[in-house]
Amino acid sequence: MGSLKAVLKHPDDFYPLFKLKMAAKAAEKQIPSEPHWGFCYSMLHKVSRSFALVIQQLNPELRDAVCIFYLVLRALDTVEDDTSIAADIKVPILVAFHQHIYDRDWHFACGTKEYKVLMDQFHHVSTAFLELSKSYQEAIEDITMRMGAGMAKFICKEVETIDDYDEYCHYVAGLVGLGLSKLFYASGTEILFPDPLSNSMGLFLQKTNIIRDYLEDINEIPKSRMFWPREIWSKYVNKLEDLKYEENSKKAVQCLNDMVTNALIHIEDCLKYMSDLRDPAIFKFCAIPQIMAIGTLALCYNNIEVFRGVVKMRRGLTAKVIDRTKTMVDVYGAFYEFSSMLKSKVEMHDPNAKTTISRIEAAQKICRDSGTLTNRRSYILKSEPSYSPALIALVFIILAILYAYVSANRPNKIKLTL
Ligand code: D61
Ligand code: MG
Repeated sequence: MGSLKAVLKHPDDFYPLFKLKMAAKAAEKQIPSEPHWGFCYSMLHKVSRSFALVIQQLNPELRDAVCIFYLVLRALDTVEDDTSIAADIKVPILVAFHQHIYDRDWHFACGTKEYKVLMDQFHHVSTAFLELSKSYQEAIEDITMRMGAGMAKFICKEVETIDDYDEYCHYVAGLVGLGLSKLFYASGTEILFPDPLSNSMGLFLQKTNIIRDYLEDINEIPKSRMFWPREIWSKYVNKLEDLKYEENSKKAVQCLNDMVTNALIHIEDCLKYMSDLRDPAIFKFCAIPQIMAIGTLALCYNNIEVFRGVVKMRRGLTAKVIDRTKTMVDVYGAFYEFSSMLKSKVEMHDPNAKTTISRIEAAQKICRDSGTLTNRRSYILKSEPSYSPALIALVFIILAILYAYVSANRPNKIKLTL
């Protein structure tokens, strides 16, 4: 239930956390009985905490396609991310991966923990994939081929320019956006979104991850993972890993703020994409990760802790975002609020302050012009305590148990006074 301390500090996290717990429990009960689909859905919950629940609430036909799409690309990414595999072994597998998904006997041992289980029992994913309708299979194979080829290109190529950075993020996340738009269209519920908008949905999420995971990636064993473009970090330090050293903290934070400012470029496209979605389940599936991303960017901006450990939104806040995101009103409200939080952290002596402010104001103007900004419940500000009766009851139960425990252990003279 998230650390008890966090809940006591943010009591209105309790109910959303409780609901999230119940939803996760319910999802576990819905695991299909057929062995291959059972494997796929239980693996989905193990390898992706953030996407599993939002995928689970999609309508069944699309849910199966998105689940397999996720597991196929996660397996491909497990090969890419395993820095212990030599390039001459890795590249051919990445390039041919789109053919392997049709071959139930193919498998390649790599990765760790649950990722290794996914690789060792990949035949379950192939079996389920082959049960999907042709239009879904074609979309998944096409994206897997293009992502594998893109990942292979960057195995031996460094991310030097900002164009390289956008190109790499296109291959590993923009293409996921393009693929999802194809699956939404194939399911007959959405129009076919223009590629640039679908691409931005992926770039905003991937760039947020690359910024947040700087330390984890640079400390990767046996070889560092480096995705921050030289064109940006070379303005602040001589080597990317120098950002993590205490003596460079001022330059490191300026470089971090530059990276966050670059990610803000994609907000306009993402708001446009989400505002054109029609299906409520697909909307939640697309909107929740986007709100998590702007919240994470606001948390990371001007925050030296990014170079000390992984900065993450607290589970209570995540639970609130999942619980409250239903319509575009919630998206405009959340983007306005988290970008205001980011704006309040901008110091005018920061080299990119002007650009940061102008990009935030552009995003806030879109939210304001939607005419939907009302004094909705805030994610950050202490809103009027909406203590649900359940919460009050629970607090009473805890107090009663405490009291009973204390009175039980007090030497019997007290008993008399009661
Ligand atoms: C709407 C809704 C969800 C969207 C979207 C639009 C557009 C793009 C994405 C989701 C993808 C966002 C990726 C952000 C997280 N980054 C990663 O997972 C990196 O791996 C990228 C390559 C594999 C992509 C796997 C994936 C992820 C989310 C999906 C999906 C497939 C299929 C359907 C729905 C969501 C990152 O991996 C981190 C890790 O290994 O845990 C990396 O290696 O860089
Ligand atoms: Mg990867």
